[in-house]
Amino acid sequence: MTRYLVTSALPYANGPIHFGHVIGAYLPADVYVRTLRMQGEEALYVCGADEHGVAITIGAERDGIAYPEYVARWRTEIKRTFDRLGLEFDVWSGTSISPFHAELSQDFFRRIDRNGFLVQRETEQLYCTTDRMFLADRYVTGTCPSCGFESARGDECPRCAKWLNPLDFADPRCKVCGTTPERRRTTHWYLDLPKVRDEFLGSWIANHEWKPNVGAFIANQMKEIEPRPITRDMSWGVPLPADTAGDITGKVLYVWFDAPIGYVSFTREWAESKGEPEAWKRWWQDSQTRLVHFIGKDNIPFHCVVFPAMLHATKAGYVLPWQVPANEFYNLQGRKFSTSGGWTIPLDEFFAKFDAQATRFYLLASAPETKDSEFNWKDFQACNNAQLADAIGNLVTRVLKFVDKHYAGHIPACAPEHEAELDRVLLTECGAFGDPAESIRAFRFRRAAEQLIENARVANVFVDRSAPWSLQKTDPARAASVLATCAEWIGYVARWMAPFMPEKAQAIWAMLGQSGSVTARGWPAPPVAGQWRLGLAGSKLGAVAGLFPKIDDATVAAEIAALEERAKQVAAG
Ligand code: B3M
Ligand code: ZN
Repeated sequence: MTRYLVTSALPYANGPIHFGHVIGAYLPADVYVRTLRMQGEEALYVCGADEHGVAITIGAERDGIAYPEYVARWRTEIKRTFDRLGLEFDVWSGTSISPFHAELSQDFFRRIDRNGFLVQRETEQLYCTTDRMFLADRYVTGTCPSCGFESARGDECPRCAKWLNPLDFADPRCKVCGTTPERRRTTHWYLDLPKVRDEFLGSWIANHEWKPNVGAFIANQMKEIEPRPITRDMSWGVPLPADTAGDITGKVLYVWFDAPIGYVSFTREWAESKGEPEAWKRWWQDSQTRLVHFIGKDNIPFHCVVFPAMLHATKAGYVLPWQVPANEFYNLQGRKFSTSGGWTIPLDEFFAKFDAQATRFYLLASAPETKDSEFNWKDFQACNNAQLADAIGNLVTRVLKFVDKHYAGHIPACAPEHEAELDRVLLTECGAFGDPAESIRAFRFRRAAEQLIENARVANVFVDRSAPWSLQKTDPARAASVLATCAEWIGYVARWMAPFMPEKAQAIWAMLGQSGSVTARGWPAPPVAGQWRLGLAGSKLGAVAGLFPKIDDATVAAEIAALEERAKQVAAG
């Protein structure tokens, strides 16, 4: 049977996570996995921190902390944010602590070397005479030769996402001391991407079905592909295998070589923890696996070109990505999220005031799926108030409070003589409803969020049309049937909601008097007249409480003002 191996980009352990990261690579993956599982699919969700490379060493040096301590701190901090948002990984680890990671990365290197896909080259590299070191990647900054962005990094441009060679910068500077570096000779190992392209990658990429924004990007990249250096002159990272031919002193594997291997090493760690050390092979070396990488668009080249090339070049039977649902960028209130520039939302404060589950929903509803989008405070408020509080929260509380009061806290039964007619009204006359899972499986999370609300609105229309409150006085038997029907529909809403807002869905399930977990009940088949009811009649309701407190205008205005103030203060130094 097909199984789904789902990964989210390994966040660098060098700073806090913001909502742009969350909706780019993590939350959609969590929702995808939850949905698959409710549909009875086998899925594994793997993540952990990316702990090597220059992004780490520069940060630790700036803070004056040892590298292991620095990454441990951010690994924990990032995980805390994920926990708050209810992201549930099967394994969460880190590339500097995972027990198999160094060994497995070296195994990749050896195999790729043995299979003839590595070349050694002596090259020039920038060297800082003040700091007495070769300047790998982000230790160099300068103007992007491709788009002109002034603070491009040595390895890639954060604006245009082009791969860069710091030797092409007209104005290279050392990131540590700001001086102009000189050129010196050094030896590095290169992944022979043109060779992999000609042997396999070119046709694989051309025949693969990609999201349109992903396909266009990599088709371009294929044309100008060159060998990529996969080693660096630095001390923090995975050392080259000791038996490598050539001088390997002072060199480690490039972080983008070892990081994606983390997906595999963490899966091994997971397998080991389950007491089935070989189980990782079922996930990574079996054609029944569908490998899905959730990433932001800046990670496309590495996940669609380099990592597949590495996996192929090992000739060890690894599966290749099946889908790479890469997202575009997510901004905040019209500008890029910037932790250092103060244009961000401090999450501790945020979660003290706002509901994490409602936030999950809003992020998904505004996800940058096909174009850049943003977190906008007024939209967040509108989404919470009009969609969650009105369409879902109000439906649940008004129906269940009424049931509580008039039926001694028990869900009434639908009389057989009313069932066919009420089903017809609900399922055909109260508006369109759809299956959010279909959209989720197509990686259309915005559409899935809309469908959830549309589905809840069907019940609101039904309640308004059948007016059980007044019916209660004139035709109590029919009123009971209407309320029974509403309660059944709310049971569906709870299940449709579960991947988006698992805690709220569970709360509704408990209000409906159902024991056990709503997710265990499974994903609902599309409701069909005469067959869709779960049989909730007779259940004793749990305590009925409000689900989504409204957010008022003053609160939103204060948040916007605070954001602007924070940015102003940072700018003023
Ligand atoms: N840490 C880049 C990033 O956080 C990188 C992803 C690694 S995935 C193997 O954008
Ligand atoms: Zn320097």
